[in-house]
Amino acid sequence: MCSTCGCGGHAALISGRAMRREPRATPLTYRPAEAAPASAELAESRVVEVERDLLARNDTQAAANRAWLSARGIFALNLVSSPGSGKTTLLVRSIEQLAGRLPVSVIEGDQQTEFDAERIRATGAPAVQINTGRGCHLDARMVAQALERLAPPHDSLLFIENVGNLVCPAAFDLGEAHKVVVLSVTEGEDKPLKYPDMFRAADLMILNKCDLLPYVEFDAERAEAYARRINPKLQVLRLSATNGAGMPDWLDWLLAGAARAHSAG
Ligand SMILES: Nc1nc2c(ncn2[C@@H]2O[C@H](COP(=O)(O)OP(=O)(O)OP(=O)(O)O)[C@@H](O)[C@H]2O)c(=O)[nH]1
Ligand SMILES: [Mg+2]
Repeated sequence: MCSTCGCGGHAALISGRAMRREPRATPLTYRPAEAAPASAELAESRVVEVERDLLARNDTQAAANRAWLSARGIFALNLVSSPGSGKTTLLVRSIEQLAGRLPVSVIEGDQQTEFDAERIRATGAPAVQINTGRGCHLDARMVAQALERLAPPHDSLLFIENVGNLVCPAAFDLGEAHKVVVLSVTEGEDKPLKYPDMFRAADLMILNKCDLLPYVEFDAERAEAYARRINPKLQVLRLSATNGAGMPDWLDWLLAGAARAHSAG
């Protein structure tokens, strides 16, 4: 977890209109009780203690989220990546292709703007936007509050699009069934080795923007090998969210996970 970017002590804004046609709800703001003074002023041992405490509290809330989701048969995925890898594009296309087969709801995380939630709502799916301000990741309490507002139906699919950041979101369990890391071919195949925590924490890697492979210097085999060096159990799917190549395998993976969540719920 990052101890220098101030990611533990900030206010978040959950600006949630779940549905496009609903009137704008009053934004919900809160300031985490664990907001720490500037880390530079703390002795190193105190910083470690605060971080451990913060993560322990997050884990407790994440366990409550997971129990809540599981009791309702909801299959929840936490999509993580660097900014611009194509998470929202992939979600929009997935929602369109799952129409009539599986209800989908979305929690969107960004530092600012409601752009991504608006893109999701344009498909007809409900979405709640969390703006983290200076924060660089979602935490379990933000997700719990967004879930109250979103009220996803039983036996549905929940996408949580995390803040674009390949570092801090790796440390925060949100109560999801799986973290899905999206790596796009414009980012360089070395990212799994440079940012190993995220690839270790994920169960599935989507290699996105494969339509651009003929035009960029990116060795997809090497990217997969690097990712599996970090996490030998990592599943990998190659796709293009814009031209749809590889989407059927991703949709099958989603439907199989949703069926498992349904039977367990
Ligand atoms: N060529 C190509 N472009 C893509 C693909 N997927 C997304 N893009 C483009 O990549 C850009 C960023 O896509 P987004 O879906 O906004 O990415 P994101 O990961 O949600 O971005 P943040 O939420 O800001 O982190 C857009 O211009 C998309 O059109 C793809 O498969 N191929
Ligand atoms: Mg996005």
